Amino acid sequence: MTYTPTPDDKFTFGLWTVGWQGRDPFGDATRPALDPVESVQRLSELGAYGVTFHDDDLIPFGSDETEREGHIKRFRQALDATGMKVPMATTNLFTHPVFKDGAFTSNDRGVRRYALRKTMRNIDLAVELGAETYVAWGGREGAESGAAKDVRDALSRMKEAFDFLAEYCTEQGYDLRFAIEPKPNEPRGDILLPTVGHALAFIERLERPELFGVNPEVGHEQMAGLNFPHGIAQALWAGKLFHIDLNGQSGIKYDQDLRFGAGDLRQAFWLVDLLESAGYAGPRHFDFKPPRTEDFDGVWESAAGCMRNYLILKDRAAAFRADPAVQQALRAAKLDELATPTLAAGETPATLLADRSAFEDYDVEAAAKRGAALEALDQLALNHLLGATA
Ligand SMILES: [Mn+2]
Repeated sequence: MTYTPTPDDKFTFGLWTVGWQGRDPFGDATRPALDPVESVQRLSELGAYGVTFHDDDLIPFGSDETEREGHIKRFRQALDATGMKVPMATTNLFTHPVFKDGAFTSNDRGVRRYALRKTMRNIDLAVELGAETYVAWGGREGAESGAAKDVRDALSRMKEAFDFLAEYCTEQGYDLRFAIEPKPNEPRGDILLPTVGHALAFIERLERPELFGVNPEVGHEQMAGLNFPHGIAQALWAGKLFHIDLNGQSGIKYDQDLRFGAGDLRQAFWLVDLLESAGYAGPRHFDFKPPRTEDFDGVWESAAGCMRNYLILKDRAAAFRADPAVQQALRAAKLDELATPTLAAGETPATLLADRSAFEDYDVEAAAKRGAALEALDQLALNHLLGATA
């Protein structure tokens, strides 16, 4: 196995990932700005399928109309020359100081109206460039103190914004779906829609829920101490995994955005196993930050590592599933039984009450004594993950 990516693997990168200059709350930039055209070329050479962008990644904030057209033209030429795609785009509603108290949920109504206009403008560009998914990460939608945000009003304004944007896309005939990206905190003390579960519940309150799904990020769920593959499984179960942000995170701490595979490797293994076995067809999108210790050689090394690690884990997960010892262990652990409905076809409360084997004659002590055989199964997984199956 060479683990060399090709566009068929559908690996995509945000322009802001390799383009991150390494500025953090304690230190200045450690790398110069990267031309989006160079990012497209280098990522294409590394085997990526496409790139994604925030409006401001491509067109510096405050550009006039002529400058804007120039940036778009150069970017489009790079896409045409490399065959790179733009499956997703998003709006920067967090960098400019105007968004310090939020965008769609800012207490200031003028800021909310401006945020809608900024988003509509970039939706037009996203569709022009072929995007099918529009991600919404509300990084500034939140608060640091209790009275600062009436959360119920803020959720009403959030719903208003999404309902309006869905209406706009429908009216324009755009074939675009929205993917809401949850995050528990950072940059705000507490962010609205903090987890996949919160976002899924919110979506059902929207006027056109079918146009909305989630864009979960590995590190964001893990910052909340949650099991990322479980969150992804629930999103898949609900038909709502519209997009995904892959990266690495080591436990509950600041948003690390490590390259995919660096961080919680076991969760990364189960995540790839899930995405591949569930037939997830969307892009494998990396939203990571090459550490600020790196120069550009390190940046491209880091980007290549994201894709290589995904392919290694895909190979290991496939070998795990194909191993006869694993299949036997899965049966011993009754995974096939979990896939069988609890009730027989046509069964009613009356027939279950009449079934003495289900209760009166059920040997509850014997069932309690039986081991679940899960440790043997997990060790087989670890053997495959570590490449130690001999
Ligand atoms: Mn992150």
